Amino acid sequence: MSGGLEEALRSAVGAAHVLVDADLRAAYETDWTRRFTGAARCVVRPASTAEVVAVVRACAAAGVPIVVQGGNTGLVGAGVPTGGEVLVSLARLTSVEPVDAVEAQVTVGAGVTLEKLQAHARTAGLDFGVDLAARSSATVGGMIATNAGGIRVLRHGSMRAQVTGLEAVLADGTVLTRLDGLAKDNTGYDLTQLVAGSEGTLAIVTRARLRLVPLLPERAAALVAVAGTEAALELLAAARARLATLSAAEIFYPEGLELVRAYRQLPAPFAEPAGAYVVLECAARTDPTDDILELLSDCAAVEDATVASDRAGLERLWSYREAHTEAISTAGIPTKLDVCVPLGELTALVAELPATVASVAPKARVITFGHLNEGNLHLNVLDAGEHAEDVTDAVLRLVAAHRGTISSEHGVGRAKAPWLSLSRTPEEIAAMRRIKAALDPDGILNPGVLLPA
Ligand code: 2HG
Ligand code: ZN
Repeated sequence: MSGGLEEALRSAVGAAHVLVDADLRAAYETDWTRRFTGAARCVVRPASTAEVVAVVRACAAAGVPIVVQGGNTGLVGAGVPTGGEVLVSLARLTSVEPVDAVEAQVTVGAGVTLEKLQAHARTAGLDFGVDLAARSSATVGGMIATNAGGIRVLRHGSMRAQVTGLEAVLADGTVLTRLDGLAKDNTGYDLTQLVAGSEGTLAIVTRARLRLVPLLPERAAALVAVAGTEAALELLAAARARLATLSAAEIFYPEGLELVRAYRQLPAPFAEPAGAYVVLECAARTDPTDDILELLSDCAAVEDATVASDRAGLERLWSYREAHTEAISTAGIPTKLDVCVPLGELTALVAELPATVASVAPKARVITFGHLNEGNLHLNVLDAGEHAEDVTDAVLRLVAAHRGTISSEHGVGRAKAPWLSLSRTPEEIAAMRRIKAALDPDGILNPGVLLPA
């Protein structure tokens, strides 16, 4: 590392928070999936917005690119280096302000984990609208950068919908601050929403003003066995029409169930195997169990079902769905594809997947699960071997042919950047490049992420 830059970084954040040794850097350099890895020039851990500014200015002056990292739970390789970048970890930006109960909003630092944010909101009788399985590590900044989704999008929308304002540092060290959280504010370009979902390519999020939602302490969930995707959609339609308190509708298939059962040593949920499994959850101020039971008894698509409303039962029931990512990761290093198609295309997509994958990687197996309500499937391909890229190409083309998107909620990152043109027109990509060039003319923020090189 060049002495000048190292010295500037040390004076910016303190010597203890510039990690140069390979063994200290290692935990930051490989992503959660183990697919993406690279050596950083160093890891820098600022503890305030002023320190982030000093780090960005030092890197800009030295012409050294930056990779931004939150909880390192990203799944598209956007938060790990490719080689030679300064990795800026935001994990120490953990400020938490008191909840504003009248506005139902709170301001927190980018490094606050989702779990901490949820606990903080709940002490004020409120809740946070986004929830996902990586809640103990995923951070607010990373979730905003990727516009994370998760299991409650059905009720509250994705991360973008929760963000009322941001503080963010541009590539030249300029700080944009909009943290008043005004409910209505039509004063020009919405820079907050431009930065949200930009995957660290336009600015580094340091703090966020977030909307909170009512705390709904009574929950009831059903794990439902159905014949297949078409029947799952029939159940979804009935749930959407009848359950005003519906808060989640998820799907998985027998292959995923088997992996999860082996990984967590769980019993078979039903006496007979099914073609697909749906998790429905309702949340309300009063116990919604009866609403779910009534729906289940009336809907012809239901082959079997188990319902839970106590804490232990809910946890056990949800583990069949939520343990998928970890169970798959234990079985190998998956090629992760996170796609979304119109619900009318879902059955055909699921049916066509095996042959599409087999045509390029005969030994590969696809584990499919995801957020049924949005038509957002997580296609995890194991044992693709040297054909991983061919599988990605074939599946993303299939998704595009079904009018879908190549990234639903994980982002484009480095993993999908070469395929961006399957989901965006040349005109859109050119406009995105012009925005990038205006805000980061030297291309120092997350180069290679989102926009193809
Ligand atoms: C989920 O919905 C996450 O559980 C992870 O988005 C999905 O591991 C995956 O592919
Ligand atoms: Zn997901």
